[in-house]
Amino acid sequence: MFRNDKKNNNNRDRHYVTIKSRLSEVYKTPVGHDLLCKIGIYSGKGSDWIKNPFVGFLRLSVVLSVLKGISSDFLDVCCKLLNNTTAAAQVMVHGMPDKVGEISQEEPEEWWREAVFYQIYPRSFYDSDGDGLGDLNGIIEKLDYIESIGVDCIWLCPIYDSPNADNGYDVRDYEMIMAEFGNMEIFEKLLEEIHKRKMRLIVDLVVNHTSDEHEWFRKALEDPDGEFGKFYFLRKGTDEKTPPNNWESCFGGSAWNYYKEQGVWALHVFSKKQMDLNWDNPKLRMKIEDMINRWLDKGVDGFRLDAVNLISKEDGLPDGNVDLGNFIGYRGAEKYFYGPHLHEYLHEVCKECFEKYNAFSVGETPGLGLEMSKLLTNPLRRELNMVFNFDHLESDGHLRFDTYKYDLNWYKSYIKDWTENYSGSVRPALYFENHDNPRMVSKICDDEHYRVILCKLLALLLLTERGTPFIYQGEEIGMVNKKFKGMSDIEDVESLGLFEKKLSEGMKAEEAFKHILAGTRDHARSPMQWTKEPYGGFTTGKPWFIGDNDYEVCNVEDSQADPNSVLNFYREVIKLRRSDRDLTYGKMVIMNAHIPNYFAYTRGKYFIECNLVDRNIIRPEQKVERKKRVRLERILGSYGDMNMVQGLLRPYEANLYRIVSEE
Ligand code: TEU
Repeated sequence: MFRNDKKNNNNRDRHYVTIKSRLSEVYKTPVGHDLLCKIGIYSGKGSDWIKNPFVGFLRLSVVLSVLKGISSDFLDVCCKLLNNTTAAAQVMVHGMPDKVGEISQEEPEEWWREAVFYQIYPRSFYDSDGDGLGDLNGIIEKLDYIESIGVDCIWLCPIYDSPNADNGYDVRDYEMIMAEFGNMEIFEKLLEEIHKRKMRLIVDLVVNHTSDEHEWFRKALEDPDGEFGKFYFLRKGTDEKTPPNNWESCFGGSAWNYYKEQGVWALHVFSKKQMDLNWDNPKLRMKIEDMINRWLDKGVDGFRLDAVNLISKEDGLPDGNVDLGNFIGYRGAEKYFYGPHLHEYLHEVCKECFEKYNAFSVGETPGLGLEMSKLLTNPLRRELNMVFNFDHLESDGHLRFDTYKYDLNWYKSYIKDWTENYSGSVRPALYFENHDNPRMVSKICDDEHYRVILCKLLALLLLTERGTPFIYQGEEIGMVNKKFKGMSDIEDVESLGLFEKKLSEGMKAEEAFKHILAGTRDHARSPMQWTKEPYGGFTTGKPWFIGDNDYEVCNVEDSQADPNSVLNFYREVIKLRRSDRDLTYGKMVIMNAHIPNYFAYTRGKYFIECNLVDRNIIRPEQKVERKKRVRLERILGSYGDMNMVQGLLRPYEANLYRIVSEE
């Protein structure tokens, strides 16, 4: 009702939100749309709640009167955010004020639309020299394996020199390789070997912040009023006990660190060793752009831009809203998660760097929704090629650290929204896993009996839905969450910070550990399981981080040999995907969407159907099956055997059929 209303869409630029606005009007602004969807998701009402005409008719002021504990200040903050960001988005439409979103033409053919990506977390991939840490030579040794999966492009998590407060996401030197991983010569060899195999390489670009050990930050501290002081957010504050504002780090505690000797506070949205860069400073932007271009000169094919939607902070760094902070877990995010100059800065980097080299860019954009994604990736706006959206990672009403069972029906509704409302505008970066999330299969069902079948179901979705798939190391062999026994097994800075926070809020240690166990990023960061040998053959030494003994039942070596393994299923589906463009560019049409626990769609001449739950469901007959001269020919499925049970889909059964005409 709202989204397809062309007239209203065109009026967006004249649209200002006040406390008297109706929710339906708020929903018409890109940020309003995404925020209302998120409120629906987190409160367990689903993203469609706002489409109810009665809800849409409510005024913001009425919402205020019914929501206990929400101050009027909170709604003022929301209105301001909506108006600022809507205006900011429109300023940067580069002379095309009406084209804020839709692009109606067919998707152009570009390598990254066709590619399957494979993400490597180098620290945990393969250790070639026995020091217990993965390294670049280790990746080179395993390139034939990666190529054998059938992937086209590798995304390498940070490999830059770093003190490793956040495993490389705290960069000390953008142009040096972390000594534990190798050196520039080995990096160049890796790149050459990847290109030799006709694959591509994108690297992580962490430019929202640097390490506090970066030369720029050290110089900034030496002379806070000098050139480098302006590269960061350094502030005097009132005194050494009172930070300049009330923002909190998403890893726990204040977002400000005090430097006694210099008498200044420095801003860090992440850990206190990750100092936020001041993108409002054109000199800083130029330095970053030059650095990016040097990597492009080296021949990398593009970048994954870390937390890139956080780079523009609101002028004056005003206090964050307390209610909102309580809602999302830390204060201040609304002042920078979609900041006033985000579009402008991304456009500049695109023009100065990516476009010059025809390089690919995918932004990691925590907190953003589909309308904002549409603005960031519309080719006419020349900002980013794709973004990683986060809305599917937890099902309705849950957060990552909750103990709960993920409902795949939620995922279905997310893909449905994307397919039906955004297929003409945003190309999804499809993923279930990365280094920041527990393993998806474990979130859905931890019954070992269904492990392989469920992993195959996820593989089929990932590789046949409309979008560009990203596989995370280990996902292709069906790795699951680790059986951590206590906090002494945990490594991750985020989990350690959160544990402390929970204790300080009065939670018992046992209870706090439960939270950590549900959501810790360490589940995905344990060493890759290559063989049955000790530590899964990851290292001949002692690994930097020990997961558990799962490698005895799940490893690359056994998976290669087993024709029914998850790995061989990935290979099979990717092979099919590569052989037929329908699975890349074909229209995706969802069928029988109203039937719960059942997810089915066509992609050109292919039909895919899945049972989303751990019990049998009735298989609805498809229209094509009633036509005389057309039949469905099953090509592959999550159950190795081809013995389908008539009229039923077994637990997590997922099949791909070719629609065959017999004329
Ligand atoms: O993550 C950004 C981010 O906001 C989250 O996904 C983050 O992992 C976490 O969930 C916050 O609660 C990126 C990287 O992917 C992550 O590994 C880094 O720790 C972070 O940026 C800082 O560089």
